[in-house]
Amino acid sequence: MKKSFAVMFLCFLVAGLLHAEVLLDQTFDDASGKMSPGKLLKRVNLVTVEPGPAAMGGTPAAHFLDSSAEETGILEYNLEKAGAFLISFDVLNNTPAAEDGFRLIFGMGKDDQSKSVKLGSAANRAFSLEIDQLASKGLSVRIGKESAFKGSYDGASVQQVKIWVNDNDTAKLSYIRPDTKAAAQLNPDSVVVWINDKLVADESDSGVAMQTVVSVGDAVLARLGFVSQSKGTADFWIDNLHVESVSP
Ligand SMILES: [Ca+2]
Ligand SMILES: [Ca+2]
Ligand SMILES: [Ca+2]
Repeated sequence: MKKSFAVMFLCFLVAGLLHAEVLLDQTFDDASGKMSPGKLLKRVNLVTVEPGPAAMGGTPAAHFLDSSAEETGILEYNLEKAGAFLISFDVLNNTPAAEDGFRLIFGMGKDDQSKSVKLGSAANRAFSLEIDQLASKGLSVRIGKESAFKGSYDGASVQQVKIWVNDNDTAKLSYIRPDTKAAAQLNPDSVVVWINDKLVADESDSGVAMQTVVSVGDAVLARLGFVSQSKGTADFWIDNLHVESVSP
């Protein structure tokens, strides 16, 4: 009797350890209009919640609309430090043929509770996924200012992004490839980006090393979100931003 209780307790403990904890689940469905900073949302500018386009399912979504040559669009959260994360979101280019736009940048940086913009500078980003407004220019993953790899995307359809981040500097992170369901291993202090369940061109399933000056330490990253450029413009829809902690 005692033994079975011990086994049950152990199973419970292991399940608890392996269980992913949801750190952010933002569907934008219970909001409308201007967004306000709160416990997790640290800084927001030029982003409003509106009925989303039909291509995205039509539920409320975040309209990231930076049409200013001076201001920067910002949607920055600070979550718990977790050591390893699975981040997912849907993104749709609202003006894929616009030649004068800049791009939407998703980035992650060090834990930082401040209410000022942090991810607007490449120096503060462990990595970034940068989606050009002119869809034919494609997208790229950058480490600091350096392009790690580039890919193309369909500007007319929703891009479903999944990013695994391994902030641990020595241990690999096991994950399941979204395409083949085979086991894969993300290198220490590295990031891997999947879009529509495919790797971005020229990318390995073991990921690319993050910018060390930002990511050094086993659990230092917690800030994440979207930014644009002060001079440049950007017009995108974002929905279903979901972040969970994952265990190696
Ligand atoms: Ca929604
Ligand atoms: Ca790290
Ligand atoms: Ca701007």
